[in-house]
Amino acid sequence: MAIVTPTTPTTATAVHAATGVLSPPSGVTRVFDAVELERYERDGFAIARGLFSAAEVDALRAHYMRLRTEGSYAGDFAGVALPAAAGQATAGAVSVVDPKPDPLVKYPRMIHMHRWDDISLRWMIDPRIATALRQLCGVDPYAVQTMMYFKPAGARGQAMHQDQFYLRVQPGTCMAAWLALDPCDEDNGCMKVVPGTHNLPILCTERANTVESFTDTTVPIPPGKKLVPVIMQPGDVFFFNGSLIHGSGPNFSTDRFRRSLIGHYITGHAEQVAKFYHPIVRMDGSTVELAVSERGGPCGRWVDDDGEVVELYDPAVRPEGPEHE
Ligand SMILES: O=C(O)CCC(=O)C(=O)O
Repeated sequence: MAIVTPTTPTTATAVHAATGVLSPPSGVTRVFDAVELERYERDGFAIARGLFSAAEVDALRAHYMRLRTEGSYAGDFAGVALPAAAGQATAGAVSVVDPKPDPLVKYPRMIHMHRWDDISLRWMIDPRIATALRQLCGVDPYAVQTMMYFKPAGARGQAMHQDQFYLRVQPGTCMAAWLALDPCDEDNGCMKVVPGTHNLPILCTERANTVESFTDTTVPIPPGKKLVPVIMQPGDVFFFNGSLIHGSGPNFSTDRFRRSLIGHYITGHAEQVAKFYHPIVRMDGSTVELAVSERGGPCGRWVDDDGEVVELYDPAVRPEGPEHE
């Protein structure tokens, strides 16, 4: 399969070259009402139900399935190796479980498609997403990343994490827009979040359980906090703060994908973001120069209501400052 190296710079011209997959209504001035905005302040996330139409979702799903079957692309990620006992026979082993092919090998996650695919670029800066983000963070956002998760039946999920661990946006934090392209529930590995954790600093990571997660780092759920599933229908967009602890479990179903298209954004008053996220795109498709953030500060400490440190972790994993997982 050909590796397509992203070389096309993101420009307003490229935006106009995209085909008619998306049809944003003109003059979108509001996505969220006051209740949803309050919920975002309190919990760190908000859901825009049916923000994209069924026809748009069908076209996007078909587009990415076609891209996926046509080739490989720079940045494709099938995940860290499955532990041997969970998925593969090990050479020389006396007794092993039946080898199980990892479904993500056939359907690896795509990244930064907006750098070479007009439809992805156009989706990333869609006016509906721009309006929603402006309502949530109060200023115009900049766009820095796209990702496409296929998550076929049997695929691993992604251990709990904070996006800001990877993006290192300063000042402020990042935000995500997560579009469901399939019905998402606990059976096929919907998103899960820990409401109210968006005000925490970057927490230090621990090793994840790679039988269940295709990434190998995680953060523990803070004491007293609860993990909640985010049940979504195709066309719904889940917006969340980049410091919110979130992730997803495996796709336990036998025959259902859980496809999602994701954009990552930073607020317009940010001055720097990690190198992996440059070039940075304004919501009109033009690019903007920002500084590159250093690897990041010290790991966060959790404190209880009295200010006592609850737990402190060693920075053990990826000390070099990783790309987003
Ligand atoms: O879609 C998933 O399962 C995880 C996505 C995620 O964690 C992210 O976009 O940061």
